[in-house]
Amino acid sequence: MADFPKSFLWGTATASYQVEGAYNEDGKGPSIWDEFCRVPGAVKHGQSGDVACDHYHRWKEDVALLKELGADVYRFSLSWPRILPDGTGAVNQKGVDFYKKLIYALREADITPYVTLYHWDLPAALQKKGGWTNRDITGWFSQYVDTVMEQFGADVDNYIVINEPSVLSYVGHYQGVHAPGLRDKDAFLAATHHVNLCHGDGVANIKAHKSTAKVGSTLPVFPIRPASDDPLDIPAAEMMRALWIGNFLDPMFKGVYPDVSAKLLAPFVKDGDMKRTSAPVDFLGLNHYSPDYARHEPSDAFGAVLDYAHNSFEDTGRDDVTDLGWIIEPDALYESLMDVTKTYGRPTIYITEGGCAYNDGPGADGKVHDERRIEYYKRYLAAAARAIADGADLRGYFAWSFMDNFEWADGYDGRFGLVHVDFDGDLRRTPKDSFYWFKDLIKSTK
Ligand code: BGP
Repeated sequence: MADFPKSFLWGTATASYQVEGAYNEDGKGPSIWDEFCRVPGAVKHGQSGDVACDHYHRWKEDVALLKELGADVYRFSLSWPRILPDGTGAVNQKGVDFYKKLIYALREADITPYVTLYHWDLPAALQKKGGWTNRDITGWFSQYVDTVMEQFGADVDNYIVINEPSVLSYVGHYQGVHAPGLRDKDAFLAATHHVNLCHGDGVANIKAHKSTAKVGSTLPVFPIRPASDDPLDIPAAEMMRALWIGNFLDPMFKGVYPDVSAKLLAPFVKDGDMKRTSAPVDFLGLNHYSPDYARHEPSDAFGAVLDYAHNSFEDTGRDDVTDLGWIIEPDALYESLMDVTKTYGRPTIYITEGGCAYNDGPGADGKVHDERRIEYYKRYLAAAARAIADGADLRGYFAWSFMDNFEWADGYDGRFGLVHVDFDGDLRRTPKDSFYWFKDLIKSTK
């Protein structure tokens, strides 16, 4: 892996609801995920993040492991309802203190925190007022950003405002597969525009508090291809690319919506909005897993559906997919990096998530031999290095994930970690072979 510059940042990522647990401790308010997990059938095996990795109590041990890994950076998210239990108003000091301890411990270990402000766990109190579908969310979110900057601004230099806005809008408000579980075209479109406003306002607000902060948001970027050679699948794929990618990247970098979707969003857009969505960012966080395929579907409100979102290859016996059925295709990462580079004026990029679900557990020797994950990273990092050589301004890579955790609607079925967590037992952490491989890789690039 000699192809990465010395300045390249290496790290791992997690998100609050997926690892913390302690869902109702120390004054934390409920989030939409706390509620969604209680809806029968919403999450596989009826699982939830109530306990998850219990990172809320085991953070010291986790930071020690991150230190052992030799990571430069660590990306984690703040739980809005842990900090503001009602979404706005009174600050929960115990929640703030948890993150302060974590941030100090990371800095002490020479690990730079990359803090995500919103990774999907909206305070349930705000959902009752319409959540992302209510334009008032821009005001609620700005109070939250103010609180974060007042509490953590002095100690944190790097911020990711929103994680995967397309997933919270499309999967949460249109497919109904994620919280809040809505299946409503207008709710989805409203959420799309409001999350773009919160992103842009968030960038400007963080900068107003701290001009030296580096700020961006994280989007999933992957090719969306026509599912077949039916000519109708071509516009279907184009529409799906707009709904998932263009609807967020175009407002962020160009201050417009894509041609194919602009009319759909127009009812939600007011004068001055697109200037707000395009507040200049310092970087784009790019999450990448798999290519997807779209097909024409006359009964769908947009005339298009994802033909097989990555999980549908589960149990098909294909060997080019992970244990969650997500396609392995390193060239798709290269393609995504080059596409963003060409279309949006060569922004600085961090890969803020990349990884694979393989469910290997400890063997007779107590070790986790996850050769397939090592192979996966070798191939994807080679694709990333190729993109750098071809002009992408890629500055860092965060492996998803530091440890096995709650994979949303898939429950604990998908293990993405470099560290194994014993969910059936005492939540013991066991670094996998890939952890040691990643550690050597980091060391070799210094
Ligand atoms: C992240 C989640 C991960 C994983 C990923 C999937 O932000 O926290 O756990 O679910 O998104 O991304 P995508 O839906 O783009 O494949």
